[in-house]
Amino acid sequence: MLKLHFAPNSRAGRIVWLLEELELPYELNRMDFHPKDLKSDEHRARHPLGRVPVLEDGDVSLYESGAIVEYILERHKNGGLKPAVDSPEFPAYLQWFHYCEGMIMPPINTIVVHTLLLPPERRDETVLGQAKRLLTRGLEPVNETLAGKDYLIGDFSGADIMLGHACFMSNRSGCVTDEMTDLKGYISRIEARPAFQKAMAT
Ligand SMILES: N[C@@H](CCC(=O)N[C@@H](CS)C(=O)NCC(=O)O)C(=O)O
Repeated sequence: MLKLHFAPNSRAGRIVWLLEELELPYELNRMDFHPKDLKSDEHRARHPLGRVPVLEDGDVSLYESGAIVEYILERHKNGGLKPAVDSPEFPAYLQWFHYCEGMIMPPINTIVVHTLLLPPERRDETVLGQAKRLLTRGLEPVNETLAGKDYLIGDFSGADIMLGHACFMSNRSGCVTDEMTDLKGYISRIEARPAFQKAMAT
């Protein structure tokens, strides 16, 4: 049975969302998003940096959310929620899948650090402002690609699990502008999916 090491309000929600979309059985180790759990010796043995998500599958132990999504889609879903390698959608699938951790999550990380994680006296408004502007700029191509489409490559896919979740987080930090109407609609469609709702309530 797949075992997911999880903490709420984190990227680990992506993996719960995927498992729920695929209706795969799994066991959940729900930790607090707090150093007492994440930096414990027990969890550092699973992830050297003490982060989530971590997936265990028999002898396999894997961290890095994108790798976990790919692993589940390949080993447990025979390529489901993923276009065929020779399909016209495949290049865009790869691009948007990786745009998540490559372009959108770095400024989100900075925003989280300078609004939540650092003590107030160490938070820097200049750094925060730069990260918010960078995030909004990074979302503009996502808004553009969504014109006339329900999901990033048309049909719902693993790219939405990754980048859709990051767009939801971006919206919560106020970086999706009112002009980004296609992106706003996309986030609403994601929020309406029962598997996403279940993941966010986990
Ligand atoms: N690129 C990694 C990032 C993992 C990561 O930074 N996870 C965050 C939660 S969103 C975490 O565990 N942070 C706890 C900490 O840094 O102490 C992934 O996608 O899995």
